[in-house]
Amino acid sequence: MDGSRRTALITGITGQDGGHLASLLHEKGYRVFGLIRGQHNPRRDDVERDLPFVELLEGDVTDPTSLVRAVETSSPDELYNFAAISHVGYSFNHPTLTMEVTGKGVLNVLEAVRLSGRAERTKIYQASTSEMFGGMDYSMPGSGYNEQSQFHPRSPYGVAKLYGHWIAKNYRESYGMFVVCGVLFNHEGERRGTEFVTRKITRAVARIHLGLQDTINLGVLWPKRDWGYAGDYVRGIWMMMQHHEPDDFVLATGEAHSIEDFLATAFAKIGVGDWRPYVTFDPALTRAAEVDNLLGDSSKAEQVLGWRREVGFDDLVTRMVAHDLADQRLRHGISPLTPPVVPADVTAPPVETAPELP
Ligand code: F7E
Repeated sequence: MDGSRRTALITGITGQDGGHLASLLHEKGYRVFGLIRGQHNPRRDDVERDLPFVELLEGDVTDPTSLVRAVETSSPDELYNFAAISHVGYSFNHPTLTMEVTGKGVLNVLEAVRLSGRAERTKIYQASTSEMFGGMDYSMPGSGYNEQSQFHPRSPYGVAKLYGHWIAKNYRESYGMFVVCGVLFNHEGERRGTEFVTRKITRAVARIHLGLQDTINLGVLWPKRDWGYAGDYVRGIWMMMQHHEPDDFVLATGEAHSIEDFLATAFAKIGVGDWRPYVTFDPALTRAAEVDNLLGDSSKAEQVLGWRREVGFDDLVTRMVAHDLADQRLRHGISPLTPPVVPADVTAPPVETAPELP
């Protein structure tokens, strides 16, 4: 093996960011290890299929011994801590577990590196989040939240992440460890889980278009989010880790859109102007406390790191809808030449004149 080849360990390898980052690091020539939880993890097959170059190590951020073992086995130059219970709604129903994984798990990762004697050799990335700001209108600066803004988390998830953020900074200050905190606003894409609102919508839009479902159940539609593309953000994460000193950086697009905007944009991609007939309200999908408005200001990352996001809101929605259309067609054996079901008045090319599929 090339002695100069860098090694990375990613916790949360089965998630959206773990997948994007593993691919990026592999392209850059890293040896990539991924921490995977539990016996017979059903997502192991997905990782082995989609990221065959990743060397999987069994472990859990709630199990310090497994972390020490993973760090000692992989001897990482860079450790990216993405492991978390990341669904805000779920965290209201499972607050204790959320604190154990999303909060205390960060401490376990930091300690594993320190106790393995790698405090000076392993750089650590902690996945902090815009949910720490809480989106209370009175507290959001006009240009959006930045690294100086006050925190006011509104969910067990946000509170647990804030603990993780501060313990990470504490290890940076106390032990001089290279610990970076990336405060990332919502980032979406083709690999996003279908439990998050953007992917839930784009998947439903594709399925409605193809006649596989009639409507989509959603919670409240007014909240605004600063939605960017996960691929852009993972590139920013890597840039933070290459900076000469560890610091905190916000990554955001500087544009906020409501869920209604997202619906309108996604339905427009299949030629539907009025999305309302396709959306039903489900009170079970509302949260005990809502984050109304999140807008981020990533000027620091742009100036200090030279980071720029490349994918804008409309492109993001286009990518996600196109991906879900192709994915649903493949899963259900629907030819791209089959006329869509919704909107009913779309004139599709006559199937008999179209070329045969291979
Ligand atoms: O909700 C509303 C919901 O779950 C967005 C995570 O990655 O980003 C994410 O957290 C909004 C909320 O993302 C449904 O009430 C309506 O206002 O897609 P979400 P999130 O809560 O913003 C941050 C930065 C993270 O760090 C998190 O880990 O959409 N909403 N109806 C719905 N949300 C969901 N999930 N499902 C619905 O049916």
